[in-house]
Amino acid sequence: MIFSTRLLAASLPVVVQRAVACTLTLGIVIAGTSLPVGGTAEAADQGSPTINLADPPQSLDVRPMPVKVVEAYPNLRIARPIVLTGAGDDSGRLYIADQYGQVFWIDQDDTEVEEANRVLDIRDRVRYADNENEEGFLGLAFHPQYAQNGQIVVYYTTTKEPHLSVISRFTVPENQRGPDADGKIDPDSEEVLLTIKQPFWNHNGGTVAFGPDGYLYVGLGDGGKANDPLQAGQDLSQLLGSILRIDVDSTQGDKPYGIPADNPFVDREDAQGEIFAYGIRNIWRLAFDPKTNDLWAADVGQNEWEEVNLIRKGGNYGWSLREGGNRFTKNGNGAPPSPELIDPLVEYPHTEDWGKSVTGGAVYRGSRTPILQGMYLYGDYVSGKLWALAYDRQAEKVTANRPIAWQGLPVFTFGQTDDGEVLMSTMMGGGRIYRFEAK
Ligand SMILES: [Ca+2]
Ligand SMILES: [Ca+2]
Repeated sequence: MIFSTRLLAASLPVVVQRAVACTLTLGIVIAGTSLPVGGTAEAADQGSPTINLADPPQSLDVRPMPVKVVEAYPNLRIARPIVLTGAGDDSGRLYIADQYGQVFWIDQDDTEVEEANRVLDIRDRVRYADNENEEGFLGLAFHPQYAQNGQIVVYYTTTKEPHLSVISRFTVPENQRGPDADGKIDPDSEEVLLTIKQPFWNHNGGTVAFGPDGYLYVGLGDGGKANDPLQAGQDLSQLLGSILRIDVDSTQGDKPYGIPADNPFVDREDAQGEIFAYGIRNIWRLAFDPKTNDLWAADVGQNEWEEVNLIRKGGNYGWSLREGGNRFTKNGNGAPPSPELIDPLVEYPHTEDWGKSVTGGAVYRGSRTPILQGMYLYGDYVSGKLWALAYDRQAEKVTANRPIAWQGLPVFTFGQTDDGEVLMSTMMGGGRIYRFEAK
């Protein structure tokens, strides 16, 4: 996520000259000629399986999606609505967290709602600043047994010391649980599970999500700045640059959590056992497909490419040897494609037609809009573009990446209700939440 106006300003002078949609015009294919951004962005390296969406194969369905984006709660405004999630408790509540440190819920079906129920306010513990806006309250996840144990996990930047990420558990007291109770989260119940020193204010990742295995997954970034200065991406001795997987239901030694015995690097002396996958630059939103359990993650690129990945246990996602399906050479020679470095399913270039900071979404499993069934919805924070991606799991192939037209506001985050509807938010216009509907 490029929330930084500084970074944006740095990118603005680049004039994008992308004149021809590569595969459509009278059989004229102008591949790789159109991307003079930041040097030599060319199609994915030969041998890379990654689809460059700006130069797609003929077989890829890129027709606009007959879907519109509508405000889900037109009377509701929540400033910087950064997490949208159900609680997995059949309550029909949609929880919304803001980046300042508040958590609210609404009845997901109450489209007329004007005011949300605030159930947690830890703004005094959360550091957020507009000029360092990749910090703040970034993640919220409900324990799989939330209905029984009242536990939630949050990810935020603390006020206690500079650039320190905190992953904590909070608990809803027993008398606040259940469909008729207010669901207040006890602010004094905080148990810090993990802190992560962040050298810089950006690239904090920030998604927390419980997997189908009951473990907590944490999407991190490489620490920040540019060119992976700590070389965190390929260094298994650092937590940064990884997706973590921990067990919040047990403890281990002096850790207030356990490390699952089947984590991929538990037996390596030089590795942190929490790491589930690595080679990550800055995951801005990962999500499990509630039906297939696939783990989808969008990794924000640096100079040229944004990418969408399917995450596998122990996988190395390339950063900072690779950016998208390409060699990354800003701090060395990078690396060619190889079986050891998992290139993304798709990549798109830093052009006006595409965007500059991917916002990962979720796989649609709702009932309101059948045409979206099974598609991964995602977008771009800078360009405001939205897409619906189809993936054939048998063939292990992306078969469609279809644009969804809308007004193009910054795509801040995605979320999902317990019945599988996908929501999306922008921090513009006071903070608004959208859903998807067939045209
Ligand atoms: Ca950071
Ligand atoms: Ca990658």
